Amino acid sequence: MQKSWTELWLSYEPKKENGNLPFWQTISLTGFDEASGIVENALAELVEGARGMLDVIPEIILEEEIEQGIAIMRDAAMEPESYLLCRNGAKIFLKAGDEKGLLYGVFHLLRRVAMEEVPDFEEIYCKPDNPLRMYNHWDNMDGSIERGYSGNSFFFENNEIIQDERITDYARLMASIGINGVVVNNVNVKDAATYLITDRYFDKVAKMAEIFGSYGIRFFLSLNFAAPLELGGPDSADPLDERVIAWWKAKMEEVFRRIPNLGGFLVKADSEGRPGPFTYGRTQADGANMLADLVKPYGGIIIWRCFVYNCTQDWRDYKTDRARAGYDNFIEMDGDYHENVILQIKNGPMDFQIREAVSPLLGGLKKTNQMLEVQVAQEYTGQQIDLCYLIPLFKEVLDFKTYCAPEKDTVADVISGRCYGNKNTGIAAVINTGRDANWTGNDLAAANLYGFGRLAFDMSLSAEEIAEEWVKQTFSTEEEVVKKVTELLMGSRATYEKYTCPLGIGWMVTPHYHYGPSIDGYEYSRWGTYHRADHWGIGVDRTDAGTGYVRQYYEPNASMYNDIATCPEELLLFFHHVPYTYRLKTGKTLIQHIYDTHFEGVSEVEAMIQVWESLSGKVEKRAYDTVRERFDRQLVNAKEWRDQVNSYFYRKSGIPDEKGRKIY
Ligand code: GCV
Repeated sequence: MQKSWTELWLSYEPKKENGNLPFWQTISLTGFDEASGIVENALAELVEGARGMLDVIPEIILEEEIEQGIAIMRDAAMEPESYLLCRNGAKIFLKAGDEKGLLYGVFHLLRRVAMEEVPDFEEIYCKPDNPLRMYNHWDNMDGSIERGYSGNSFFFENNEIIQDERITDYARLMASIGINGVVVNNVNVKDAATYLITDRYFDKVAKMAEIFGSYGIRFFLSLNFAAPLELGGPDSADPLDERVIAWWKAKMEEVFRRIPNLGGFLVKADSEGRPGPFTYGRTQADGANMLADLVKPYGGIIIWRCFVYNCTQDWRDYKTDRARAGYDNFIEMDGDYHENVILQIKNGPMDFQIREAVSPLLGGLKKTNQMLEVQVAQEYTGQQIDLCYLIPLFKEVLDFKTYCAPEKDTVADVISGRCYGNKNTGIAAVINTGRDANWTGNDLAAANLYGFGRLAFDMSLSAEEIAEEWVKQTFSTEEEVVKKVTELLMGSRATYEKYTCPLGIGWMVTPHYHYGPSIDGYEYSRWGTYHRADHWGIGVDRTDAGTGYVRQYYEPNASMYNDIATCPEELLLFFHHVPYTYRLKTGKTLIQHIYDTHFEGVSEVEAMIQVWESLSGKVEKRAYDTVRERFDRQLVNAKEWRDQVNSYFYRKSGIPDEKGRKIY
C-alpha cells in the first residue's frame, strides 16, 4: 500500500553501484527466538533494508554457520541493549546480549549502509549512554497537540485512539534512533485523557503499547494527579489520605494488568493550574513516593516533573524570580524520593528559550534520580517554520560542568548515572511530530527528531556528525548536498538567536503563541518572564545584589555568573541588568551589539535561502519546495524581529545605530 506519509531517514533508497558495500543473501540467527516481536521486527528490517538498498531478498536460516551474509549471535555475557558489529569481507557478525541490543545493532548496520560507510574489519561496540531515552508527546485526545507544529496527533482523534499503520512506522523510526520509552499523551492531563487509565480505553491502549513493545519501547502515560476525584474515587487527591492510597492501589493493579508493556507514568503536578500535593499541604516527594510505591510491584517508575513555579506573579515584584523556582521547590527534599522516582528537569530554569542558563537543579540534587528534559518541538525556537537545529544547544547543556562532584560532574554524567551510579536516569524530549506527511512540518526539522535520539544513545557524538548522518540517510550521500545541508543546520541556531532575543534574556515573544516578536508581550504579565528594559539598560539582576539566583550553582559557577566581568557574554542579560553603553569583549557597546546582531541575523537568513536554492534538483522536490516555502516565512519573521527589537531599543535608549541603518 502506498503510504501517505514519508519514511524519513528509513526510506532505504537503492544504492548506486558501490563495490565497498556489504551484501547479504543470508541472515543466520543463533540464540534468539525468531518468533519474538522484537527479533521479528529486527529481521524484517534487515530484509527490507537489503531489498530497498541492495536489491536482494535475503533468506533467514536458524542456528547454522554461514560463509556469506549476516551472522547474528546471542552473547548472554553482554550488557543489556549493547551490541557488537564487525564486518569481515562478505560476512558481518552481529552479537548482542538481548533483543534490544540486536535491534539497535541491525539499525546501526542499515544506517551505515545507507551512508555507504561499512568499513572492513572495524569492530564496533555500542552501549547506550543513558538508561532511559524518551520522547514525550504533548498530544491531546481531541487530536490537537500542545505546542505541535506539524498537524494533528497520529495517536488520538475525537477522543478516540487511532489504530493504523502509522503507529508502527512511528515505533520503527523511534527504535532506529535508540528511543526506548514514549509518553503518548500531554502532561496537561484533562478531560478524556484522564480516562486513559480506565476501561474506556484499555484495549486500544494495550494494543498501542504492544506495538511499541515489539520495537523495544516502553509505553508511558501522563497521569492526572486528581484522577481519584475525577474518576469517581474519594473526594480528595491528598497523597497521604488512606482512601486515596487505596484507590490508587486498586487502579495500578488494574492498569498494569490491562496494559502489559506499561513502564509507568509521567506527572506534571502543582504547575500551571495542574493539581498536585501542594493543594493538600503535602510535599512533591509525598506525591511522587505515594505513586511510586504503588507501581513498584509491577516494575513501574514515576517520572515527576520539576516545572513547578508561581505563574501568578506580580511584575512589580523584583524579588520573586521564576528562575529560582525549580531549585527552591525540589532541593530540600533531595534524598527523600524513592528509588523508582525520577525527577525530570527542563534544561534551563525558565522554559526552553533559545538561550538560557543550565538549570542548577541538574547536579544540584545529589541523592535523587534525575532526567534531563529538552524540547525538540520548536515552541520558542521558530515553530518548525524557522530553521533551528537544536543539537548544538543540547550538547552545550550536556557538556555543562556543574561541579557537583570532583569528577564526572557534567550534566551528561549526572543524567546518565555515571556521576552517582544510579540506574533510573536518562533524557527526555518533547517531540516535534504530527500528522503532516513529512512528520515534522519543515523537512529540516526532522534533523532534530533524529538527532535527539542519536544523542541520547551516544552523547559523545558531535552535532555535526549527527547532522551529516541525517543528511546522508534523508537526502543524499553526494558531497555537495551533505556539506551544504550540514552547514545550514549547524549555523541555524546562532542565526535564530541573532535576530530574536539578545544575550540570554529570552522571551519577547507573542504571548501564548510564542512565535514572532512582542518585546513587552510578557513584561507586565503574571508569568515571571521579564526583561526589565528601561531607558538606561536591560536584563534581570540575578546576582547577590538581585534575586540571588546565582547562589543555586556550585562554585566556581556561582561566582563566575555573579561577576559581570566573568559572566559568559551570551548569558549576560540573563544574569545582569546592564547599561546600553556597557562595552562587550568585542569592544562594541551593548546597544550596538543588539543592532548589529539583528541586522546580521536577517542577512544570514537571506544567505541560507541562497544555499538552499543551489540545492534545487539535488534533493527530493517535495522536500525542496516545502523547505523553500518555510524559508520565505522565516525571512518575514526575521525581519519583523529585527525591526521590532531594534526600534524598541532605539526608542528606549535614544542611542542611534553607529552605522546609520534604517531603524524605525
Ligand atoms: C505542556 C510551557 C508551555 C506549555 C507546557 C509547559 C510544560 O509553559 O508553554 O504549553 O505545557 O511549558 O512544560 O508543562
